[in-house]
Amino acid sequence: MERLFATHQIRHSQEAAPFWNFRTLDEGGLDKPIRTLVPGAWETLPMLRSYRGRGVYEQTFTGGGNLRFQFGGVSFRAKVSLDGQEIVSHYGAYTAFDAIVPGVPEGQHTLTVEVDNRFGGDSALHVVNDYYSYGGITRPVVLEQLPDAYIARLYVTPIFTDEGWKAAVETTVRNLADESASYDLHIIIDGLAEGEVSLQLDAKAETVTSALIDCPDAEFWQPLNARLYTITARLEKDGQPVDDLIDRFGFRQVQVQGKDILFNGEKLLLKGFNRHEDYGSFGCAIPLSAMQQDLDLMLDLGCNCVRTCHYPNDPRFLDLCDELGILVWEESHARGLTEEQMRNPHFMEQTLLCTREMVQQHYNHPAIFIWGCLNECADNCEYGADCYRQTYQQLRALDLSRPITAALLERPGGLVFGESDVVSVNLYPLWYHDCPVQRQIDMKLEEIRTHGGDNKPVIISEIGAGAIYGNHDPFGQAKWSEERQCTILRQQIETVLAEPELSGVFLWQFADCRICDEWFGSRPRAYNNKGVVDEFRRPKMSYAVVKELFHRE
Ligand code: ADA
Repeated sequence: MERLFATHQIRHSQEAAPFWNFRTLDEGGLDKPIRTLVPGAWETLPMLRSYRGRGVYEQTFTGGGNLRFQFGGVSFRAKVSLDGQEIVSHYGAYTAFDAIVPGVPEGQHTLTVEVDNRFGGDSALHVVNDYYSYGGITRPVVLEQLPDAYIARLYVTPIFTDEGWKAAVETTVRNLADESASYDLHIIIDGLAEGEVSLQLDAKAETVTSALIDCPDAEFWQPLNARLYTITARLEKDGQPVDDLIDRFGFRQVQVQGKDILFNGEKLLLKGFNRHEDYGSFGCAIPLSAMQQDLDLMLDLGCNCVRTCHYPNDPRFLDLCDELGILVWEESHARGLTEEQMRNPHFMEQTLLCTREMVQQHYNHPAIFIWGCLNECADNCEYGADCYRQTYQQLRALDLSRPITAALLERPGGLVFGESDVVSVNLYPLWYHDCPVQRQIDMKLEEIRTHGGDNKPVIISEIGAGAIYGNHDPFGQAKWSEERQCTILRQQIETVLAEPELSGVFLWQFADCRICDEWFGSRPRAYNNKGVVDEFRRPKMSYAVVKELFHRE
């Protein structure tokens, strides 16, 4: 299932058959072709545990007409062909892309996807890193049959006014036909409001329409008390429905006021985790039930938020957060890139692509309360600072309804504290630095104040310590012991939550995650071991510490 609700009642849309023929093209791959399940990461096959190379997925299907192929995520380069003819290519594992092929003759066709997860100079964001860049078709694939005109996009922005809630709705309709034509567009917000507009669609063009719809009876979407509404856009021709697009959204408002982040007018205190999309037995292609379990654990721990470090997440995870009322910091892809890496000629183009796709694809999720980008990149040099500015500018151009931020590295010298709405910093006192927690926070706050970030909200976007599951030190001192992780996390959380200057914390991290093999020297087990649960979600001793402290008022 691509989402947690039906996105169409009228359009013919169905998920691709789960089994695909699969073969590899490079050294270290398979001896012979196999059948494999999609979505999935090929590293979950025992013989491809560390395969970096190309894999080819193929399946036949019967159909015809205007076909749309939607890929939720392919990690991390994709080249898609229909009957041997390339129809689309895409870079980046964490956002969806599609191909529309009009006028396909009825019959049997072959869909081929060549996937490549090798690092290389053409890839500026997927590089050797402190998480694993998996290979495969890792999110659902959907096949659709489109009418001549279809609804391509639907954005809803809730706006709180003196007269109550309104919904600003922007719909894009695309006409694939060679002639212009008249259509009617209906917008229905479940139980609240309806609207209708007549459209004259030009041949082979997109038409964007906007409407501001009164929703005086709308209920608030609140953290941990989520009220979701369904919005349907339905396209009709001569009174007959021809296409639809269904999404969900919520009425809520995020504001930045001085040093506070206000959610529906109330000051937010964030208590949550960083979570990689990674699971011991599934890699990055996590089944729905395991996503739900992660959120159940987070709720049990007392969290009200999660950060999708360091890339956009599977929309089903965001759907679950929408349902449960868990706030999401979603960020575009990039982690720890140096100035040299940011100078890769593809860096800015790939960053802006991922950022644009993230905002456009996830715009309607009420749970997303802030956009992030460029985790721990080179914000301390003019070149890097300019990359931050360009990315912020793009985020603002795409969405003015949410604040923006970036998790900045703890070293001094940052040049962009003044450029985002919220300042966020990653700090590791008592783990990487033998410095009392309060002192490191005071020093950082002082630097932020005096370098452009005065009077802005500040979030601790990462703080934490490592422990290997089952590794014990009765004296509580040894690095990597569960006991020491408890001691450090206790001091970190108590200090951060008691600091009135801060808007909260995202602990590093929820679960242990696999890292690139090349990093094995600095990461025992080739995992980042700072989870409070391990990669199979077995709780470490620190789980109880976080639970106690997050549940304290
Ligand atoms: C950084 C980084 C994380 C992770 C963490 C760590 O803050 O943003 O991705 O690498 O450090 O574990 O050291």
